[in-house]
Amino acid sequence: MTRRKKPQSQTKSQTRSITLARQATALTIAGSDPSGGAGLQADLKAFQQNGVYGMSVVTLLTVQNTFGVQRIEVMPVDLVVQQLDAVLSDIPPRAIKTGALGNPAVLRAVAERLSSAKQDNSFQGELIVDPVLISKHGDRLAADSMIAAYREHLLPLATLITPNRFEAEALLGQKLSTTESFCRAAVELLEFGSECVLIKAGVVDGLRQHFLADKREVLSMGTEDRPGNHGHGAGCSLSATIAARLALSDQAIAREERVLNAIKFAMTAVQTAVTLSPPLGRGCHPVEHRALNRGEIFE
Ligand code: PXL
Repeated sequence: MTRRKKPQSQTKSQTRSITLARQATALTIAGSDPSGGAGLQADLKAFQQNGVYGMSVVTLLTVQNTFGVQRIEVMPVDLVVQQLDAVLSDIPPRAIKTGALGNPAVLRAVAERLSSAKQDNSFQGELIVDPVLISKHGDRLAADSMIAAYREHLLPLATLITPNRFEAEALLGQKLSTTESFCRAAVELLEFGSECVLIKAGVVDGLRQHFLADKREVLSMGTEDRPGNHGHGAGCSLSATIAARLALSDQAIAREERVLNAIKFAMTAVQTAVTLSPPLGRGCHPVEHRALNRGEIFE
């Protein structure tokens, strides 16, 4: 006969964390990467890996693999809005992330729907906007007309925006190079109306750097650079992991603190995921999404 261990009674805090996790839902409004490294596929993996129920509204299809993007087809605006309505009217997300939106008409429609969902309280969670314009390798993922559309319609609704170096330059209309210029840029980007800005700057002054600005301060956060042909999907995975951690976060804690904790967790998780990039594909290897729960908790 095998002896079973007597189940331990749950403590109050265990009960609380289980309750929070069961309600933890996140939605990505993004484009598809059929090779599974970036886009909504990366986002859903990041949500799942962090124990968050993931949902996705598809905005566009790319044809791509680890060598790059070959074709982009944007969904009709009404199809995007219908998907969004179907989700928002049924399963309220605790966090929403936007990725590639394709064109200004889709962006405006998404912004309008999110704005009204905020007003009628059908969406009370956090909005993370990854203002996808240009990949970190310099591939164009949207036309120039998207720059003004982001500034006008979507950035003002966001808790956090996460541009990469090229996107920060495009949104501000200026070249960035030094640590000081990125710190200033992060503060200037706040003027478009989001509560926080995180610039994924890549290597600046010899260190892989992220710059975070909120109403209180600017922080530069450096991690060791890991050169090599890997890291496909790192940007999408970062903002999706932040969304997942915000979906899990306790609303009793101040928002700035929750955002900072989510960012620190996601940065360490993505660094691990890049280090462990599996040798898949003959181009830029994807990050190891299965490590996206391996962030550090600083709470
Ligand atoms: O990293 C930005 C990005 C977003 N969405 C899709 C992508 C990429 C980069 O390749 O393919 C679908």
